[in-house]
Amino acid sequence: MDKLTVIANRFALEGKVSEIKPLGKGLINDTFLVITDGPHKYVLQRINNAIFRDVELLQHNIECATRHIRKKLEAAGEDDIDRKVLTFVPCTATGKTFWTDGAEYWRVSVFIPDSFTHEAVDPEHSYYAGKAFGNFEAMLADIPDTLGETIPDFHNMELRARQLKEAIKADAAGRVNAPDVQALLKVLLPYEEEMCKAERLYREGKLPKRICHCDTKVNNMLFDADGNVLCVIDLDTVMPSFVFSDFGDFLRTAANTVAEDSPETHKVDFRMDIFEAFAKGYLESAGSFLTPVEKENLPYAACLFPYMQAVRFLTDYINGDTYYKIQYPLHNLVRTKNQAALFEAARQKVPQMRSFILR
Ligand code: GN1
Ligand code: MG
Repeated sequence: MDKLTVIANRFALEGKVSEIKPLGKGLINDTFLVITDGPHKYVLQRINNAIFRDVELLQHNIECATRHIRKKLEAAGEDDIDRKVLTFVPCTATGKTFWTDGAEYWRVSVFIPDSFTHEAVDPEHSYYAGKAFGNFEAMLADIPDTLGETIPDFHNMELRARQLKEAIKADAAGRVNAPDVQALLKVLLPYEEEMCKAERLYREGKLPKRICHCDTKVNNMLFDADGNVLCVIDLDTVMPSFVFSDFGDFLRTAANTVAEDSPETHKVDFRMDIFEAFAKGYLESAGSFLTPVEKENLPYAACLFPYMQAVRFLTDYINGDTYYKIQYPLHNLVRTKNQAALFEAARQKVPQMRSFILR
């Protein structure tokens, strides 16, 4: 039996494993589809515990969040609940929703059949995505459990800016003086203070933290064959954060005219049709609990996330590509250029975004 099958068999699966193959495009964990002769297929994931250092906490958050969402769906009388929230399978020996040999950490969830992820969406689907993410936050707003930060200060822009400066100082891979890197630093550094606005508002007591998804890339959403949103996946970063996280990160991936790693940076633009559709859906489902400060800063969130992602990709490039999976040596540099271009495009459109939100 190969290694993956041995690991899958440590979980309480129904049926016998017949095949295991790679799944998805995540940059952090390794994900596989497990095919069995039983009623379900499963998703097997090796959790990147260099990044998620506290796997107990990680799975605690995920179990609490999925349990709470399931309850809400039941209370609302929804049908097909197993397709609208993820189900994690316990390890047979420990009863926990992960298995570890002390070095590697693995988990299994039930694969939702006839579901699809998309790398791009049209305005109609953005509207549904907005509703879904707003609804996700609304459902978790009264969760009784305490969730921890699975990556402390994950979307803290002050921390991300500091990490970039530390990377520059250490210059571990000898890349800081490359002309491309210098050019990007010239574009990014002047906006640091402006982009750290959320942390200032938080310190002043004007901005709350709520339970957010914190990785609302387009491809972290499951759609059915008719294009309806089934549920939100990739729950590793469900934790207390600013709502800007969910609003901004979706648009970062969905409103970009090209993929986040496309080298055709001249084609990067921020799509207002996607923004408007997503904002409409989001405000419809999250509008009831958002404060005026949160609402008025949604255009800032749309700029913050390309900016933060550019800073994170560049930091990783300078560090010698230790965080994100790369497919070729300049991948993180290309990603940075792309996100910096998206940041500039979004900034141009802030006045339009503001007037749309006001309407
Ligand atoms: C990572 O795991 P994945 O690929 O969905 C990253 C996000 C970044 C994203 C950029 C834990 O998400 O924060 O926005 O890559 N997740 C983590 O594509 O760092
Ligand atoms: Mg993902």
